[in-house]
Amino acid sequence: MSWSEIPSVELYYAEESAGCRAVLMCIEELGLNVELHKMDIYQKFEQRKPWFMKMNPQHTVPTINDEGFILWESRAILQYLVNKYGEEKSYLYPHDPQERAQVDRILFFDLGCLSKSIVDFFNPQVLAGEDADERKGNALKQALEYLDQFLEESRYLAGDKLTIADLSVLGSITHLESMEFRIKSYGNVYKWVERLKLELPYYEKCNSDGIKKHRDWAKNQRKTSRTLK
Ligand SMILES: N[C@@H](CCC(=O)N[C@@H](CS)C(=O)NCC(=O)O)C(=O)O
Repeated sequence: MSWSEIPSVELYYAEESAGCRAVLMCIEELGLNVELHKMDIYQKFEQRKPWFMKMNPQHTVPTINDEGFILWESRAILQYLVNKYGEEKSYLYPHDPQERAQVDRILFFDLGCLSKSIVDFFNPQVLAGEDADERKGNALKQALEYLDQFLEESRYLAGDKLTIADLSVLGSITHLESMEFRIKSYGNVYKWVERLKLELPYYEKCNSDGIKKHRDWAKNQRKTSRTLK
């Protein structure tokens, strides 16, 4: 079956969301035919509308609808898309149990450690106008140090080929970029990011606008939260 014959997957997304950008990169990597539904999650709160909540009661993006099969959680979506549509690009989520386990390890590290530490550090500042919390800042730095160590040994996060682990973590790193958090002192991470920016022909298309929009939103939100305090 050629891609054009494959019924299109629907993706509900917001450019501002790091997880959505990881899914967008995966879609590009797979060359998948996708019907995009851009959501306004910050002003119109479209994710809270009954039609969306009926589909995803957790009201989060990214969410996909693959002919009635609804799925959310960006990393689960990455796994699903490659499992279902990535036959020719199975290196993205390898079949070999040990290789796949290494990809899963990084995805869980991203969910439970890296992206969590980013959200824990920045959200109180952006949403509630709080001062930066040193302990949370240290947790983020620790996560980046781990990431730096992982990249000591291999070209990509789970070996010598690009996998969905790279796309997921790259998404999280773009969140840092939108918060103007510098990563240059994490040399391996910095080099890996700069290399991926050049290697992935869809990097700009999937990330640039979203990073800028998130940066502008966060700046504005910070100001508002500080004023309201
Ligand atoms: N772990 C989830 C996080 C999803 C998430 O929290 N998405 C945010 C945008 S970054 C969202 O949809 N927020 C709207 C809301 O919770 O109402 C994933 O990776 O998909």
